[in-house]
Amino acid sequence: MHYDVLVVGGGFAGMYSVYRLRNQGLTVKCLEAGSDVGGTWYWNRYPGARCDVPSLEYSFGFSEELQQEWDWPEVFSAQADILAYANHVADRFDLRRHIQFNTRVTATEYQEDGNLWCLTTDGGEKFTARFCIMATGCLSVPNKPELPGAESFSGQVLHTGLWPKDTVDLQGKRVGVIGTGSSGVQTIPELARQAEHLTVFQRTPVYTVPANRKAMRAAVQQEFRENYSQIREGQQHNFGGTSQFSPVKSVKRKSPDATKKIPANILELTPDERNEIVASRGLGVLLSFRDVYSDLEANSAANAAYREGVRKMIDNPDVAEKLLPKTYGLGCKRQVLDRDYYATFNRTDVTLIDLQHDPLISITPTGVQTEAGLTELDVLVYATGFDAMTGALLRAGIRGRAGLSLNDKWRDGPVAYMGLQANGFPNLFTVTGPGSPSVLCNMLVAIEQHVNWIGDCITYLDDNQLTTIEATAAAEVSWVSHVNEVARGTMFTAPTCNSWYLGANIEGKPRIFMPYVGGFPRYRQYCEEVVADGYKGFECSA
Ligand code: NA7
Repeated sequence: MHYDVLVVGGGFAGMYSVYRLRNQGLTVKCLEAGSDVGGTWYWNRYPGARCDVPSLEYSFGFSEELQQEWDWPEVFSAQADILAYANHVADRFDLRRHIQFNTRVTATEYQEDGNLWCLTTDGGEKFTARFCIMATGCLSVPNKPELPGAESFSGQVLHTGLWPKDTVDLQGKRVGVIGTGSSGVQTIPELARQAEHLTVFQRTPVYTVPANRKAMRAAVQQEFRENYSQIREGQQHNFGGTSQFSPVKSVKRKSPDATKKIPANILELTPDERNEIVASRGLGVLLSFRDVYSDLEANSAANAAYREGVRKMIDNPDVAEKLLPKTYGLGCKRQVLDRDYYATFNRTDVTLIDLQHDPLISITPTGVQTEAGLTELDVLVYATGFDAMTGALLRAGIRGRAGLSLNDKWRDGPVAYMGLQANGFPNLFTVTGPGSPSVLCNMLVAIEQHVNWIGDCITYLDDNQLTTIEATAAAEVSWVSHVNEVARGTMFTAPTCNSWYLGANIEGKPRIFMPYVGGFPRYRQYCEEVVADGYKGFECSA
């Protein structure tokens, strides 16, 4: 079956690719491994899963009707509400007829002869197209560490990133969870409410601050709707792709204490003052100081105030000490937001095992054996994250010119131009690929910008009777060095920092900072300049 464009992945990036390219008159086929749309929000159904970007902004801006008609029940939506939105988008724009579900792409090969991409699926089907768009997501390949004896466990095994569609009944069960990143922190309070007993196996303590848990007020939603053009424009000029729009008509007045000014920099406060501010305003206040992310002394002052704040929230001082992050600072990893995380450790039916002091020896048929003893479990939950940014691309069997494998090309880390294309792989695009702002930006904004760029690029080629576009080797090398240069000296790349942004969560993965940290507006401007300069850094040919 032949198309103009093949799209791999039916999450938000794939859905918008289908919509945009179909509307410009191209034939499009999308192949999706899951049984329905939604990507991240389809797979991550674990109790407590929620987005950390406000929904009125974490939503598509391409259709005025869509943004006017959709009701969000909460300011920061839960997974089920975002998945319902994805389904609505698919129905409203009749996208499903272009998507083949339950289909995993196993080979993505460039045929130099016909200048075509040929995709093979796990069902043995073959599809060809002039262009191929990898809309495979940044956090779509779950990481399940190989723990000794893992296969022997006789209870139920779950992964937060592959949570079953059917309700998982945890009542009366002894549940263990490995991992305390965003997924672990979100699900631990929920699992504790459901299980008979929860044991948390923590390798590295986390910095987490309370999430905004407001229900959506009709007046606020209405004010957003009235100002969407300004909001969408604001996103284009904001570092992280959110407009920072604050409703003026419908906000309640804040209490005088909440509006009392705090200094811009944490170093303007004494240690006692820092602790007092955290006690009165909560841990989240630490994120509002300007110097915390740019100055190591300020960062360590904030880290100390954070730890002091946590100590006050935990009844048992031994448990508190285990929960305190000490080996890295705020801003190294993606900021985690929680609902009742620390309070959960005050429950009598929750146990924390600190794997740094009580190492995991093995998984046994009945539970988890650590140095100190066996924890018997009925259910073991892996909240162990993802092979981020490159994981899905490296599992799609991508081969370009002369059979060059992407896996070989990226053996020492991803090398791509603008996170959009790699030399040796003509007419193959990546949406929010490594080297673009991607996960450091509101993903929906990053996705729309990339897909629009790709759509415009195909129009340019077709209008100019060009058949091929390929990033040059020189352009991608210089882009990668720019991406590294911008990341140097930030908290993200501090020597003590081990994050999935750096690939440090996967054994053997090259340690390279993968997203572009220069901000969405600067990145978008580069993309626009490249086009204005006749696709500078790309070679276009007939
Ligand atoms: P993360 O943030 O990568 O967290 C994974 C957690 O799992 C983290 O606490 C890890 O500890 C832990 N982990 C991983 N492997 C092991 C082993 N072998 N033993 C014990 N503990 C382990 O993934 P999330 O799913 O929580 O979040 C990913 C992103 O998704 C998030 O940032 C949001 O953007 C959405 P470690 O820190 O490596 O010691």
